[in-house]
Amino acid sequence: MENLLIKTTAAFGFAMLVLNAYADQGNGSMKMDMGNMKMNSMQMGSSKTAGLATNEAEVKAVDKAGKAITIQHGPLKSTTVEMPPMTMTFPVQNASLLSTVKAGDKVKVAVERVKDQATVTALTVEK
Ligand SMILES: [Cu+2]
Repeated sequence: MENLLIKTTAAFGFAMLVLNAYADQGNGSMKMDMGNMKMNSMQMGSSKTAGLATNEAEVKAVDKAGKAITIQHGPLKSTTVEMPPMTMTFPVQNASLLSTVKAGDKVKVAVERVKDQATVTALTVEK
């Protein structure tokens, strides 16, 4: 009987740990989903953006011809890309992402690995 109680308690404790882990993930993706919703209303309403991280960044340079953008980004994490803060140049998935953005703008970007390259797949200018 005592043994059963200990096992039950241990199992319950473990279940709580797992639940907590899920709860944390849930919160994270909820925030991300909300960010994506904002982007979707401004750009193509793709349902595939669920789960994409949005990251704060400042635009340093825009290369429309080269379909690339140089940004200073914070810690960056998405389903396929993770990197510490830095200034770097990303290719953009779609040139139209660059139509309204200029150096100095604060933006939110989604970055995913596309053709084995970290690529900006969504971008919104913060007003
Ligand atoms: Cu980087």
